[in-house]
Amino acid sequence: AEWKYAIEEALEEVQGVYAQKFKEHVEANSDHTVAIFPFGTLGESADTTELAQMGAIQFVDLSPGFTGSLIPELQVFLLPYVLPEEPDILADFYKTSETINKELAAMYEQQNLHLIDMFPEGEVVMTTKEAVKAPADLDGVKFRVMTTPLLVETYNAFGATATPLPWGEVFGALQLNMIQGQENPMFFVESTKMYEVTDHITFTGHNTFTTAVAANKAFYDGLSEDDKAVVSAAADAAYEHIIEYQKGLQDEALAKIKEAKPSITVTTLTDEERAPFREAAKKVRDKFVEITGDSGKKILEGFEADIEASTKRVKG
Ligand code: 6CS
Repeated sequence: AEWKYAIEEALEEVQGVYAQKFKEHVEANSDHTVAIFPFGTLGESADTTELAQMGAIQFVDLSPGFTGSLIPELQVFLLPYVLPEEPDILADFYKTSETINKELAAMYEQQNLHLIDMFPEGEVVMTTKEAVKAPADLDGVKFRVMTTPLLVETYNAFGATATPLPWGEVFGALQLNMIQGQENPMFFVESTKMYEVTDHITFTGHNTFTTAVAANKAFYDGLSEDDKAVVSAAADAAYEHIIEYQKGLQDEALAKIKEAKPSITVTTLTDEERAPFREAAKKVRDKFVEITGDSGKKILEGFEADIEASTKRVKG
């Protein structure tokens, strides 16, 4: 059969590279074919998520920055300064975490989605029209965030005026000065030309972009054991590939940006400069627990314990 798979990005962006590897593996090892629908062909993330929930498509790449509106506990990925920064630890964490692969997976099931993989897409940086060194610099800045409530809390706590928007509206809103900032991993800042409509890049170290791949639950449950094994092996191959693929990607993307726009400023906040953002992050953490209650509190505890276990495993 033909399996339809929608992503939130273009084919040559990180989600697309993962999806292409997945497709290659499925097609080499079964009679199935995979048709990838890049961003823009089937709507925004909320639209493709719905299509996957109702089974109109079989696979979807859906990021917690959007899906957190549907499953509040997923907003744990958006908490500032909770995920580790080291790519090796992240790579281990997403693959081994029981909080992700058992507990959060069960929450996707309740939404008619079967979780296939979660993976990191790189460190998130702020790109803004004015330089950012401190929360005061975000005062009066309408800052675009993905549409989950916790991101609004985060950027308001950081001193900005958080403005949730679907992805398709971001470039135009920056161009028209309706917003003055946004956050995304470097590869995406480069590929989507965010640097054309913002002038300053700031490394705050507050988060890594997380995404997820899921299948329609009824479709997945109805697969033969052989097909389930094909899906699982394809996901393993794609995961390994996407981790390797991203090594050096941030630096390459930044070099391209500097070449395309020599006037761009790039600032890495020092520990001292990060301190007020870390302080604000505490409020966001309290807000997460307030929004998600005991269920979210348990997820957060498990999440942090799994991060610690991955850190020990990788660092020895
Ligand atoms: O900021 C966003 O909305 C988008 N960012 C990335 C890295 N992937 C897809 C998402 O829609």
